Amino acid sequence: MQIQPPVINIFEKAVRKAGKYLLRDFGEIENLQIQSKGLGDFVTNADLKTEQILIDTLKYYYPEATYITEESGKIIGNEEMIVIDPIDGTTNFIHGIPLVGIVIAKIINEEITDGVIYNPILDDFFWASKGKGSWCNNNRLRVSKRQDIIDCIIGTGIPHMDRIYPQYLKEIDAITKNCAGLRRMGAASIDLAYVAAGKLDAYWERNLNIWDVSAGVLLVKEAGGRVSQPNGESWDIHSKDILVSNSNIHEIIQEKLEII
Ligand code: 2AM
Ligand code: CA
Repeated sequence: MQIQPPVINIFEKAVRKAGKYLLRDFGEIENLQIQSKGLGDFVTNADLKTEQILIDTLKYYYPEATYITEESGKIIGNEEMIVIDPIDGTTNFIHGIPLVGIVIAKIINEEITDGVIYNPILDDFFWASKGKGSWCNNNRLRVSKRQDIIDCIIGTGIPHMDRIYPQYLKEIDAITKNCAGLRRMGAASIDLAYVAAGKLDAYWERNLNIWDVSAGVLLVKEAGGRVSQPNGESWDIHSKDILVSNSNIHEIIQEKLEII
């Protein structure tokens, strides 16, 4: 078993603390849904409260860092950047679907060096550190070995409301008729963690933010997978669109997305 680096121990402490609150709130959702009132405010509060717990815990260890968070925006500090998503998969959370992630990642000089994704509902703790591999609950993660896209399950994010883009149905058409099935998890962090774990063979989505994908990108890389933009260009922390895979099927998916 790999010894967890100190930074991962700190991130773990933060996400497990925040996860306790989130788990309790998840149990409340069902009651609130029955009453069908105040759910929006309740979830906004859950988001803010979770983020505050994360920031308070992390600031004790990294008082000078720059923080980039989904809810509070940017807190300017030094060149060490900590990216936080308090609840990735908010819509799942509201609907009582247990696919959510609390995400923290550390970025130095535009490079993601460490990251964690914690699903408090399923008690799955994922972490990765540069050069130290990807892990979930003390098990080393490896991407899948599948070579033929016909055998592959591929994750995606279906755009909705203001995120619709015109070619999406064509993308779905090009991929779905050539693979074993598509999945839409509703949480980018979980999609990426599942590619790292070899459950999904690939995943693409557009219009994401760095806090959705930060830790997951490192998980995929450290598990032996490949990360790029859907058109094959290299992915960096400013990219909005992403394609990850077990690396064996990367080009074929890229080609299918590109012909559109
Ligand atoms: P969230 O749950 O933290 O909002 C699902 O397709 C992924 O997209 C999730 O990781 C989700 O993160 C993110 N997402 C949902 N709505 C979004 C929006 N309007 N703009 C950008 N990302 C969004
Ligand atoms: Ca998110």
